[in-house]
Order: sequence, then C-alpha cells, then structure tokens
Amino acid sequence: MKVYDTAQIRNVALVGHGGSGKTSLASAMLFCSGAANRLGKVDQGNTVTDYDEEEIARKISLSSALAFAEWNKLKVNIIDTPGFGNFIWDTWACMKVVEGVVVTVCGVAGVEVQTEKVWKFADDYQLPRIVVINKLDRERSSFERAMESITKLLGRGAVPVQMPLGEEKDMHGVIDLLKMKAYEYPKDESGKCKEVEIPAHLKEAAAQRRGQIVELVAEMDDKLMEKFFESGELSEEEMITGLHNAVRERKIFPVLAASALANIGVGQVLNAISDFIPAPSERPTPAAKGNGDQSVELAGADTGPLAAYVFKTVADPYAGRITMLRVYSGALKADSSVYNAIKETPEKLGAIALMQGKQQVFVPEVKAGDLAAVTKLKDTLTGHTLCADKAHPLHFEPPHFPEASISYALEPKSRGDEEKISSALHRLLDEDPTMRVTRDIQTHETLVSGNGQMHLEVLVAKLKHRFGVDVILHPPKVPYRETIKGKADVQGRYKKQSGGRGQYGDCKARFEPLPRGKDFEFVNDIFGGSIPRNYIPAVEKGIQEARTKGFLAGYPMVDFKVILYDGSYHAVDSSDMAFKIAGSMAYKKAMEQAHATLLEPVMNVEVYAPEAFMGDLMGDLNSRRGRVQGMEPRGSVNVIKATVPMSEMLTYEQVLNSTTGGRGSYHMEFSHYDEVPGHLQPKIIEQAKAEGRGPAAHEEE
Ligand SMILES: Nc1nc2c(ncn2[C@@H]2O[C@H](COP(=O)(O)OP(=O)(O)O)[C@@H](O)[C@H]2O)c(=O)[nH]1
Ligand SMILES: [Mg+2]
Repeated sequence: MKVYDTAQIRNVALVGHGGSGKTSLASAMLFCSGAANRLGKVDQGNTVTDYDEEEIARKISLSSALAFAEWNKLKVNIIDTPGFGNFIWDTWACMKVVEGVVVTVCGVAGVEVQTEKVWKFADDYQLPRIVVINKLDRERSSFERAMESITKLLGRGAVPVQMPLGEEKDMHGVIDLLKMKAYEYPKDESGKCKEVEIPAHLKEAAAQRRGQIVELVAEMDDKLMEKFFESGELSEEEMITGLHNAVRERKIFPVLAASALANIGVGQVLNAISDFIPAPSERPTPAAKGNGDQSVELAGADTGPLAAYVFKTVADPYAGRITMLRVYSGALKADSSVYNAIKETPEKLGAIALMQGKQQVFVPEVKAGDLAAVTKLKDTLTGHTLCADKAHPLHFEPPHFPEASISYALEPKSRGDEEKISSALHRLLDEDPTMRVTRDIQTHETLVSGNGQMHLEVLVAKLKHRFGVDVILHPPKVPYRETIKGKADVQGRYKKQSGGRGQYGDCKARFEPLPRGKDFEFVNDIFGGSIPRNYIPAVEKGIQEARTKGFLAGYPMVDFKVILYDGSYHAVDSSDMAFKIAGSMAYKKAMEQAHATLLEPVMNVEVYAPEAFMGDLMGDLNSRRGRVQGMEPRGSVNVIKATVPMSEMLTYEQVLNSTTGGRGSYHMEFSHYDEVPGHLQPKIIEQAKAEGRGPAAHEEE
C-alpha cells in the first residue's frame, strides 16, 4: 500500500441526524471510488463503516468508523459518525481531527435536532462544511422544503450548488450549477452517470440559482467582484476557487443533492470534497505544548517533529486495543519507539494501518495530515498525544467530555463473574470516554453512567457479545444532591482523655449557602493561630469526607461555603485525626441548623412527534412537573422544548412510544440542579434509608 503525501490528503467527517444517510453515503462513496467492490447497504448489514455486530443488529451507527477513498488523485479520509444523541460525543471527538464536515440532511425531515447539534460543534471547531440533502428518492421528500429548513437554521451562507433532477421516485440525477450541466444516473445503482444538457423546463430555475451563487462568490473577493461587474459572469474555475476559499473561511456552505441508497449524486459529493474542503496545510495546526507546557507552533509538515493525536480507541476482543491517530506533524513509522507526552511513558509501535472499516490496510508509515491506526499500545488512550521521545515532548489539549446524564446499577447474572465483568468494563471504558463506572460506597452497587438508556443497553450487549458476560441493569438511579438554604455558626469540639495520650481538636466555623453549581468552598479565616496552620487542612478534610455522605439521605452535600474563623488546640493532645473529627462534628451540627434540603437534576428535553399528538404530549409533560418552553414545527414534525426533572423522565420512552404509536422520539440532556419540592422529599429520604443510605455515622463526643 502506498504512502500518501500531506498535500494529497483530505479529511472529512460525515455528520448529521441519525438516519439521514451518513453510513449509506460513506458506503456509496467507497463503492464509487473503487475502494469497495460492492454497494453495501445498512439494511443488509454489509456496509464498511457499520461493521460492529451491535450496529448491524440495530441498523444504526453506534460508534465512529474510519474509511478512505482515492478520488481525483487525493486520499479522502472519511469518518462515518453516529447521529443519535446518546452517541454524539464520539462524533464531537472525531470532528476535532478533520478539515471539514459533510452534513447530511434528510430530504423528508429537513433539519433535525442532531443536525443543529453537529452544526454547533462545527461552529465551535470553526470547521468548513458541505451540506448534502439526501434521500431525495423518497416519497414526500423535497429539496426546496429541506432547503428552507437549512436556510432558517444555517443562514444565507448555505447555498445550493446543485439541484435534483426529478423528484421522489423519479429522482434520477443532479444538475451541477457550476458546470451548468445535468448528470443522469441509471437505475442499476452503479453510480455511473452521463453528462447531458439541463432539461428545458429546469433551465430557468437553474439559471436563477446559479445567479445566486455567482453573486455570493463574487461578494467574497474583490477581484472576482470586478470581473463579475464587467462581464456579469464567472468561469467555472473562478467559481471553484472562489467557493474553495469561501468554504475555508466558513462564509459559504455549498448544498448538494443526493440519494445515497440509489447511488445518485455521490461522485459529485466526492468532487465537492476534493474541490472545496481545505487541505491540511490550509488550516492551522492545533496549538501544541512542549517542555514545561511551553506552547509550540507546528508547521503541520511531515518534516517536523512527530505529534500524533489519539482521537478514538476501540476495544477489540481479538486485536486488543486499536488506537486511531491523526498525525499533525512528522511521520508515524511502523516498528518505532514513541513517547506519550501526557502519560509520560514510552510506547512501542508495531504495524501501522489505514482503516477501511474494520479492515486494516498496512503501510510502512503515515505522514502529517493523515489518519491511521495502531494496536497494542499499553497506556495510550483517547486524547493523548504521541511524540518522538522524552527529550522532545509534545502534546495537544485533551478533550473534556461532558458529565454522564443517567446511571444504572449493574449486577452480574451469575455469581463469580465479577472479575470478568470488571475487566471487560474497563476495556469498554477505554473506547467510550463518556461512560463512567463507579461504586456506590453506601449500597456497594456497581453503577454505570452514560448518556441515555440506549447507551447503557448497548454497553450490556457489548459485554455479552464481545466479552461473553451477562449482566442485569437495574432501574436508573437519580443522582440527587443535598444542599443548605440557611446559615449556621457552629463549634465542633473533640476531646478525649482516658489515660495515656488524649485527643483534642476544636474549631468554630460559619456555614453558608453558595449559588447553584459552586459545589464547595473552604475559607481559612483564622487569625492569631487559634488553630495552628498545619491542622487546618485536617479540619477541611473532615468536612469534605462528611459531605460526601450528605445529611438527609446520603447524597453528596453541595453548594455551600465553610468559613473557619476560630478554635483552640492542645500542645500535646492535638493531632490531624482530632481536628478531622472536630471538622466532621462541626459539619453535622451545622447541617442540623442550616435547613438542609434535596436537589434533583433537571433535564432539557425535546420531544418530536407529528402535530396530532402535541396536545397529549404537552399534558403528559405537565403531569411530569415539566415546564414547557415552547413548541415549533420542524420539517414534518413538531418539537416541544421543556425542562423536566430527571426522576420524572425515567419511564418516558415507553409512554412516548405508546402515545404516538412509535412515531415520536425525544432527546434529553442534563440542564441543572433544582430543589425537590418539599412534599416529595420525605419519600426520597425514606427510599434512601431503605437502600441503606443515610447520614454518616459521626463519632460521638
Ligand atoms: N430511500 C432512501 N433511503 C436511504 C437513503 N440513504 C439512506 N437511506 C436509508 O435510511 C436508513 C438510515 O441510513 P443510514 O445510512 O444508516 O443513516 P445514518 O444514521 O445517517 O448513518 C437506512 O435504512 C438506509 O437504507 C436514500 O438516499 N434514500
Ligand atoms: Mg450511520
């Protein structure tokens, strides 16, 4: 397999709402370019990029996959990403390593919730974008209507450079508005198109749309503007160069038309990628840090020092850990020694592969700009950087994944599997940085936390199919918190004198509420040494430990401030331990006085369903203590936006399904913590007691 030069590489991620056709488009791109010898179909479970057995079973992408195609003498690296909310952080992590994205939009539904989300991600990364309106062969699809929803969301910069030829069942090609030619596709899915004249009845519409682009492109560049004023036209070449620059600057987002399933317009998508998406050298290399965290500027060339960033890790039961890297500088060579600058540990590289879905294509090296995979690294995980050696450390900023939003208790189906489960879980955590496994110290349960029910169901399926262990998920736990609403001024005094050396610690502190989300603050306000400085951390530690066990129901106590202002000590009997206990005693006293209360997580919820169900769904959300913020049409459905306490949403999936006959869907994510209404608190406290949670046992005076 040949080694590609930096200038030949283009990196794109296919992003968009679940079901808009990313995986099908990737499949058709690979087939059209000759990288795959058949047109794999999602519904037949034989696409290159949905190769995982859970993906095949569910017919949706659960995890990003890498593939590549050669087109116009370029190596186009394609990352096919998931479009479902539960898995969207993987998409986010992969978008970091590309020079542009192809946003797929369903020609029936138009812009959907995850379209908006990935668009926002692309804004954050300042990524160039091409939009593909897909599924235009489907009944009730409409290029015009989808375009309206795109303009509404994405603004005037999103502009069609194509139009479909024919509609719905008759969709049989595309009109290229730059070339002003039509491309007809046969029905055989071969993707081999024929260039023809634009049909007479579409000529006027095409000319009008072309006028729009010419004007927009001319606006972006003084020289082109001059030419446009003189001749009223721009050549195809000028348009392509003008568009290329405007796409790079994120001023124009060209919109294309396609049917990935019928393999129509896919060559044009590849053309658009090679014409419009910037080469690696056209975008700044991310800021790197070197020795002593000094910032280092990298030129992004293969002659520079090695800097390769890990954007994804896959836990393969056979191959072990597969690490996917983006080389930003230098070249990654097979069988070489490298250094992980984040973990500060050397790593040995074996073979280097280009990934074609699950298949590894081995190469001797990969140069700056390219994406590749290596296996069997010891300590290297997503977010780490590999560099040449310890003497020349380089690393990029690791990503900060969001908090998980839902937790389930997980239990082995058969006893004795605990070890196996724990080791399998840890391998799966490697590949999913948004999943967490923790132990509830009070109930001794293993808790798995993720982004939604499906996220965790997939985890269970992977444990079973990849690692052969069966587990049961118990209903989700709501991660309540506790806080105080009032102030307290207390003394915690611990004194023990029963022969031998005694124990003595004494502290006075004020406890005050903090604004929501501030967690905890400890202020040392001691003057004159009433508590020696070396004991003060012990007081804080005592309070810190006590607050993890809450006060009312054993949930962590948050959003309060402790001001330690006085105390006393004993020259012989005082110790860290005594002051720690004094701190925890002060905590307990303060909690009794400061009006402790429970907090619950509140979710941002969006519900999508046809209009007919809106009344029922709103009523239902109200009964769940939801606050409906608004309702608006989006594509063929309506969207309700609301905030709802998490505890009320645990059974929502089933209810939504039965209310809408399966035609509704929803998305939720964590918004903020809010106080649980007083009348609901006793039940939660009772329940916590029944589970063996409760206030910490404090030592008695
Ligand atoms: N009719 C039609 N169906 C499509 C098209 N593209 C994808 N599909 C179907 O839509 C479903 C979702 O496609 P998929 O590629 O998995 O979407 P993804 O979630 O964005 O990757 C599958 O059943 C595909 O066969 C298309 O252009 N036309
Ligand atoms: Mg997919």
